[in-house]
Amino acid sequence: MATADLPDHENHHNVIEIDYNEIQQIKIVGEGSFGVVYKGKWKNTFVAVKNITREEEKKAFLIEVRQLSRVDHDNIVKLYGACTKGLNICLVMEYAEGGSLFNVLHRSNLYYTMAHAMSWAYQCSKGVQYLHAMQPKPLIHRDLKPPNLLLINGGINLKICDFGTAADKNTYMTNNKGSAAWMAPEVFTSSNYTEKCDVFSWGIILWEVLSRKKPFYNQCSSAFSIMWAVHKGKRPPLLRDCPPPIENLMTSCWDQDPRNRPTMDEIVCKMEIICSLLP
Ligand code: ACK
Repeated sequence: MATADLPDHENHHNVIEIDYNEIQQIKIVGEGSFGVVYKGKWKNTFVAVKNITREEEKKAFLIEVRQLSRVDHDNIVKLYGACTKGLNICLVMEYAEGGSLFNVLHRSNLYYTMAHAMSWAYQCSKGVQYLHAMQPKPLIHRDLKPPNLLLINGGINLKICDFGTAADKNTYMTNNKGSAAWMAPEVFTSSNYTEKCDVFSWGIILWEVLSRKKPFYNQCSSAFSIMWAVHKGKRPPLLRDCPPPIENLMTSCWDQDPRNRPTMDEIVCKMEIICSLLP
């Protein structure tokens, strides 16, 4: 099978070139950090197709193809291939029929238990643990948030998507990658942040799945005011009836100083203990 036409220095891991004409378009499902995502069918399999709509989006597209081609984990969306040679530039990935966790949390009345919420947070931590353990350098996602967490198997399994802003550690870190409500303070104030920015975002996600509230919603009127408040130390309110081990883990992830936040390995370990004790 042909490989995709991507810059050599990008070190892609043989991304399969897909013929755009072989994809049957079914419906548009939404917009990602770049491009339009639609549901399609390719070789008798449902796929999600992310099309770039403007030339300026090509850089994020190449980053996403490069990063997704390097990863292989149950909690990360799978890349099937890409269309890079024709007029339609797109990446083709597995289709997650459950849509995003954001929709389940905030746009549906679906009932779920604390065990479900903890399982989503746990699966997210497993995916990020894998990214942070990548060699030769950790891969930092930089935009972890419920709209980028997809659900499959009736909402049971979770997969991280949207790698358009992911970066290897120690590449020059551009400020302001990510989305304000989940963004660690050092991301908008410095250029040498580490994988601990994903730990911060994960702590906010844990709060969000347990509270079913949008972080900083109704408290800050703009992305800038959220960043300012977080920079000044503001965090989402503590939850009533939250078991202390969960609260401690959550607040440690929010520490202003990234060095005081746990590593993803420590989070996975603590989540396994906490989840084993849940009713
Ligand atoms: O919440 P959603 O329905 O799930 O809307 C967003 C939108 O596209 C922008 O990200 C959906 N989406 C993204 N990737 C996939 C995928 N692989 N499978 C199914 N839906 C996807 C996401």
